This record gives sequence, structure tokens and C-alpha cells, in this order.
Amino acid sequence: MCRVIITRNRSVAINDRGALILLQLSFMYYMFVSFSLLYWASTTTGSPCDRLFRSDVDKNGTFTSPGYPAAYGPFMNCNYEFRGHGRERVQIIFTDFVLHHPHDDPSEKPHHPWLKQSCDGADRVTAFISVGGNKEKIDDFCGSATPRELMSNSAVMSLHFHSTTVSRGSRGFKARYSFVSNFGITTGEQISSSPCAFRFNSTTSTNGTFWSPNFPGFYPRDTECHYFFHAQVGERVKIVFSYFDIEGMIPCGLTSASDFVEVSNFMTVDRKLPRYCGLQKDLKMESDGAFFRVTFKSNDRFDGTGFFASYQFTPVADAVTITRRRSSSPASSSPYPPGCILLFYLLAYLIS
Ligand SMILES: [Ca+2]
Repeated sequence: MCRVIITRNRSVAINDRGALILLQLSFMYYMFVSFSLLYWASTTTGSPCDRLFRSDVDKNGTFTSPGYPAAYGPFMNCNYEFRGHGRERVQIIFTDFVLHHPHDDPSEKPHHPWLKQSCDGADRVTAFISVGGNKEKIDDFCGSATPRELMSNSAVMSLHFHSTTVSRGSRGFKARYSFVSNFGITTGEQISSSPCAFRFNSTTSTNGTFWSPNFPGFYPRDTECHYFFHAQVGERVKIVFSYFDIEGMIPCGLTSASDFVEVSNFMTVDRKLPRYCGLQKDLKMESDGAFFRVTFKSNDRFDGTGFFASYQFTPVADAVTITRRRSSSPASSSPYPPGCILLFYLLAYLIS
């Protein structure tokens, strides 16, 4: 009886051991498959044409589509990642751009430069930025129209190149990248203590030009730049916007979800002066005194191509100056000739 029990126990023990080994083998197989899948996933989500550009390695350089200027292959998916740091922005300037488009018929291309060809079903480059930690698409670019300059809203940006089944010999694209801290604005003196501010002094130059970030490309989102103009005593600041394309609608602020340009005679808001947005032609303004401020601000959606403006420090109007000179001169303020005045004083002396 006891033997039977022992046998049964042994039998149970042997069965348990077999099950345990089977379980271990199953677990090992599961782990092997899992690791294999993970390895496969890690090796297949990347692509041989992926590129990573870091500002601590190179501040600028060039990159191209695979095989450029020869034709690129079909079914390509290439990621180009750009990683800067601090207040650096990524600026992309395409120098050549010829991608295959299934509707590459000139009659189907938009005639107006503001209109874009649809990229549906076409080889394309898609630009992404980071908004609140999430990857957000800016736009698609396709066909043979060279895209405008691009600029990120932070220190990171990425491009994705996708090709369809047939490239038909299109040579692809070539572009230049830069990690910039000046927002593409090269005039004035950049104020290092501010994220984006530039100072223009009359003592340095009496006239010049300034423009929005990344002009003539689309300005970056979530960006605020200040332009401070300091004239000398007796001077005023004249501003002329020769190009103005700021996405938005009146009243050009938060209520209309608009980007805007604000001008002010003060560091604070100037209640006498409106904010500007939309398309404007030959927009002109003049300061009341020796200080003027222009501020550009964009929000986190939709883009425009910004503005290009000229500034000039000019003396206060000549007529005012002449009036001041006359009023300060006793001889010129008298209605009588100098000789008459002398005679008057002489007669007064003799009579007394
Ligand atoms: Ca906007």
C-alpha cells in the first residue's frame, strides 16, 4: 500500500517534473520568440537611409535623398532627424528639389505661387516639429517646386522622405541644414539675454532693413521676436513694411487666434496703435519720440511668410526746427528793423 503510494507519488513527481521542464521550455521558447520579435522590430523600424544630425557635432551641413543626383529607389522611407539644444532653431533650405509626381502635368500645376500642388499619391518630403512634446506635421512638399525655407519652433525637427513605386528618374532633393540662434535675422544687434530680440541704434546706422524669423520662408510657430529702435534726441523712427504676410484676422490677437505684428512707442502696449495681421501693402508708421518697438508673435497653428521692412532714423520735421530757430532769435521776432529800435532807444534817452 505504502509502495503504491510511493510509486504514485513518484509518478506524480515525475509528471510534475516533466510539466516543469515543458513549462521551462515553453517559457524559453516564448522568450526567444519575444526577443526575436523585438530584435526584428528594432532592426526593421529603422531604415538604412535614416540620418541623424546633432548640433554638438556640426552646426550646419547638407543632406540629400538617397543616391542624389541619381534617381532614388521605390518604396523608400527615410527619416532625417535634427537635434539642437538651448534656443537653437533648425533651419532647412532646399537647394534642389525634383520629386516624381503622378500628375506631373504643367496644366495641373497651380499657377498662383501661393497655391500648392496636392501631394496625394506623390513622392514627398514631410516636415514635422515638436508641439507640447508631440510630433506635429507642418506640411508636405512634392513635385518640382522648391519648398521655401523651413524653421523649427524648438531645437528639434524632422523630415520624412517617402517614395512611391516608380520614380521615373527624378533626381530627388538636396538641402542645407543649420542650427541657428539668430532666427535667420542678421541685422541689428541681438540681445543675448532675450530669446529673440534685436536692437537698432541710430548711432550705429541711420537706416537699414529687418525681417521676420526665417524670412522669406515660413516663420516658425510659437515664436516671439522684438525689434527695438533707439533714435537720438530730436530724431524719430520711420518704419516701412514693403512685404507683409502674417496669418490671422482682425483684431489680430488671441480672440481671433492670429499671429500679429505689434508696434509701440513704449516697451508696453501702445493703446493708440493697432496690431497688424493679414496681407498688407506699404504699411508705414512713425514713432512719436526717440524710441520705437516692433514685435512679431506667432501661435501654434498655421503659418505665413512674415514681413520685410526698412527703418530710418530721421530728424524731427524741418519746419518745426525752423520755427524753433526763429522763436529763439530776438532780432527775427521783432516786427521793426534793427535801426528803428536803436533810434527808439536814443529818443527815449534824450527825452528822459
Ligand atoms: Ca499661426
